[in-house]
Amino acid sequence: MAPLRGGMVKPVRVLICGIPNVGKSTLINTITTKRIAKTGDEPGITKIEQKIVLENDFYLFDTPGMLWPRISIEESGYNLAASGAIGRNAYEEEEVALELLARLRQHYAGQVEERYKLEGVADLSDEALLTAIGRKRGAMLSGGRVNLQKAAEVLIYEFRQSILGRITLETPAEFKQWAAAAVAVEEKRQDKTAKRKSRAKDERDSSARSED
Ligand SMILES: Nc1nc2c(ncn2[C@@H]2O[C@H](COP(=O)(O)OP(=O)(O)O)[C@@H](O)[C@H]2O)c(=O)[nH]1
Ligand SMILES: [Mg+2]
Repeated sequence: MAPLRGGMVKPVRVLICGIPNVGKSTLINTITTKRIAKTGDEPGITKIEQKIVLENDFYLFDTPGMLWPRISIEESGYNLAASGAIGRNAYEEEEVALELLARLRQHYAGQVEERYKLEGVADLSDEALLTAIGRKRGAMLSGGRVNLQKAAEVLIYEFRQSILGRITLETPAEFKQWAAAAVAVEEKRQDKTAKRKSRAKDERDSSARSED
């Protein structure tokens, strides 16, 4: 794949990159058959770029995962959080769990019913369903209220561990729809910013003229 590379002067340098927590470091450990790269079930385990020497003239670089600077597709944001690509301090578990349930109710009602011994899942609201899961799992607060934070953590954990079974969060067709909607929103935002900037410029120009 790199015919012009090789030898000490022009070593092959391979960069493993991708979003956080998808198995980059694990892939490197598999290739090298040694546990060189630190891995873990959490984004942000690889903190700095790490150089792994496969041969004298062949280097692998493990990198910390990267995400887009702005996640403009709301659904993608929730899916990335649910699947563990976003650090736990950057989202609310309860909010992510409710979005996840909205999806599960629609497409995987049977799996949710089986796991949590519930019925009629498709007809419940997301909040009612999270509450029901919390109650089933004994996530209770004093006074008989359900600890929704705990229920959300249980749901997200079991989803990530495949305890709920195999689940697809988005199809290419859905993504296309979401992306189109997000582009429309983004265009509106940029249009607004441009208008604001041009208004501000007009005001500056006119105040400059009146000072003359
Ligand atoms: N099920 C499954 N889990 C994997 C696979 N590769 C990695 N993992 C797990 O996913 C988590 C993240 O892996 P890691 O290599 O640290 O991801 P990185 O952040 O992309 O470097 C770890 O808990 C791994 O054990 C895979 O092929 N299948
Ligand atoms: Mg890593």
